Amino acid sequence: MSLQKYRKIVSCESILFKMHKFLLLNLYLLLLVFINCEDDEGPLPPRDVKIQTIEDDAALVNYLQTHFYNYDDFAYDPNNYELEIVLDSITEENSDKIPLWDQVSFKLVDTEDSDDNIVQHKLYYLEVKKGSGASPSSVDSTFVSYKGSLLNGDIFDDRDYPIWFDLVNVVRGFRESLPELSEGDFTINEDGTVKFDNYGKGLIFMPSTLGYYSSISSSIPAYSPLIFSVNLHRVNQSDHDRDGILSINEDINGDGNPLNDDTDGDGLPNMNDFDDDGDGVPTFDELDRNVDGIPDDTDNNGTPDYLDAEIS
Ligand SMILES: [Ca+2]
Ligand SMILES: [Ca+2]
Ligand SMILES: [Ca+2]
Ligand SMILES: [Ca+2]
Repeated sequence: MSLQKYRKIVSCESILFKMHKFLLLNLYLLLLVFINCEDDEGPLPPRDVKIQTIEDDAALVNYLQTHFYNYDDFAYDPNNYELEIVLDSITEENSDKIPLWDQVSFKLVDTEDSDDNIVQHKLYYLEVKKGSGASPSSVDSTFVSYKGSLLNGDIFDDRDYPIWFDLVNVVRGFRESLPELSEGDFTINEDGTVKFDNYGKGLIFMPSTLGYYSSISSSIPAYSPLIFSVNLHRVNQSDHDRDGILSINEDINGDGNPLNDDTDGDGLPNMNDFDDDGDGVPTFDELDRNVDGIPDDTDNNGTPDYLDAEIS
């Protein structure tokens, strides 16, 4: 072997050795960075609900002040229930449009945080068309078609054909705003298809704290305020435990939420408890024994028998 060739091989080997060391070092650094990232950025705890609902409200107010819906179309064609609600931003060209902010109503909804503190949330809604029928309670079943979107306009759910929803099983913002709309009526066509008419149409604008909050789905990022455009076709009053009292009428403390009333403290809210006072006699059997349509109160103490464990 010539000296020149020998030197070439040695220098090649030393380059390879250096590269090897360099790659190892890089791999080591990469691992370190990776491990550090894991340490620093592990799963974050959910944000403070009180702070988040204020942030969401600011985003909602900004949206409502800078957007409008196609109210002109509805005024022009008042009997057209096929007409869809369209939201758009107010720009220089349409600066004469009335912002949603001047049209929406709102209600306050209380929730409890993890420390049992009451947190108040602002839920905005707009009844675009009044339905001809009754309004649901917050725990009734509703037959609705709807479209859900984010404040940036991205649609995450779109249901053209109505579907039954037990309002107990949907996000709180949806549950609390549907009672602000009313159902319509329907006719059955000769071919058996059903035509819905005169139904309520509305918009819901909710903070993430009444929506999906910190949950992440493919189409809804965490902490997203939500917009729903809803058609309320039908309402079905619910008696979840079939004890003869409508679920909404089992809201004993009258705060509008029947899910937080539990007379016998067995963990089942009255609306899901067929023996509300836990005295062994089902509510249905002691509600109205004399069938006069008024709940019985045998000892006249102001507490009806079905809520009075002393009377069985
Ligand atoms: Ca209640
Ligand atoms: Ca109970
Ligand atoms: Ca009950
Ligand atoms: Ca009783």
